[in-house]
Amino acid sequence: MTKDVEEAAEFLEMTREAEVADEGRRPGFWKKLKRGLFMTHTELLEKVNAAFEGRGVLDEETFEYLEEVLITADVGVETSLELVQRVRQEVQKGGEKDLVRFRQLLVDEMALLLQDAPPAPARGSGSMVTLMVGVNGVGKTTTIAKLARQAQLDGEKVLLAAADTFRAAAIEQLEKWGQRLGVEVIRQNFGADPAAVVFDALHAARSRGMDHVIVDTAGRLHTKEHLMKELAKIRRVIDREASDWQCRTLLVLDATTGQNALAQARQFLETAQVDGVVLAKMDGTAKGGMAVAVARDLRLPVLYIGVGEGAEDLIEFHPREFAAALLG
Ligand SMILES: Nc1nc2c(ncn2[C@@H]2O[C@H](COP(=O)(O)OP(=O)(O)OP(=O)(O)O)[C@@H](O)[C@H]2O)c(=O)[nH]1
Ligand SMILES: [Mg+2]
Repeated sequence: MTKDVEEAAEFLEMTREAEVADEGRRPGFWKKLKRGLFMTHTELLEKVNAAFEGRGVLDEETFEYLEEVLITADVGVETSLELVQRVRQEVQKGGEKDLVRFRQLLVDEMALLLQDAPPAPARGSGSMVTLMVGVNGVGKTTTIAKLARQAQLDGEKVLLAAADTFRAAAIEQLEKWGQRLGVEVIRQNFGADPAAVVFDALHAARSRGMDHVIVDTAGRLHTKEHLMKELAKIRRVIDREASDWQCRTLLVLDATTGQNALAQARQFLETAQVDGVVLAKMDGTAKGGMAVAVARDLRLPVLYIGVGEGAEDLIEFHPREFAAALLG
């Protein structure tokens, strides 16, 4: 074996060992991650392999094809070009000939790009409010159920606020999740002021010694301005009523909509402060490269990815593991 091939084999072995060791700490993590990235992984790898095997050499044509492949996976045009340029430079330095070693290079460079976004706000020791925002249908309510489940598993006392009072069945949908998970849901009637629901929820949470309040919001109102005003009002209530709590706003994006989701995110960022992104429905798409575009183009950290419709189908996002599962 040449040195490169030995190194590549060692890398794969280490990855496998890390997965096995991880199983005790985070049961099912890798299985879920791979399930979530299955479509993107299959499509990317097939094409990367085809680019390499069809030619047997890493020449300029292979690199150009690779750029196309990454763009198709919604990595974003500029980021795809940059990623390939980095790999190109590494290859020129080291003369990589082996496919496994080449893929390892891609994983390394992608992980570096993913780490480029500002870090996620660290979880402090006190109580926390999580405000979930995003346009309609992206997966906000389902993600709230998943976060509540995760909070329960972490031993936190969690409470949900049904502040989507705009869509007819939204309150009932959240209540159903609450019943299923054994989590209390604070609600008012359909059409009520969402900020008033949040106010109630924060007071209930204080008197019951809750660790975490998660707020569901409407994805659609009469106009965009109306929606943004309402979110700002909710945020003001939180700042006033829970000034000693940690507060984060998470933007949920539907990964299956690719570049569209990025355009939506840019609109949200114009008016609302966002601390991090959840990429929902990653299991249903080959557009997993979006995570890179979120980090690079939106400069937002991806905190979680949704990999199914169940309460436990959410995993924390880690750049290195994501890149390894995507391309490794
Ligand atoms: N496969 C898959 N489906 C998901 C995921 N997350 C959400 N969904 C589904 O997407 C659909 C919409 O999810 P909701 O959570 O209701 O979305 P929402 O953003 O709250 O929608 P509105 O309240 O209408 O704004 C539901 O059918 C969910 O089961 C995911 O990670 N994977
Ligand atoms: Mg909803």
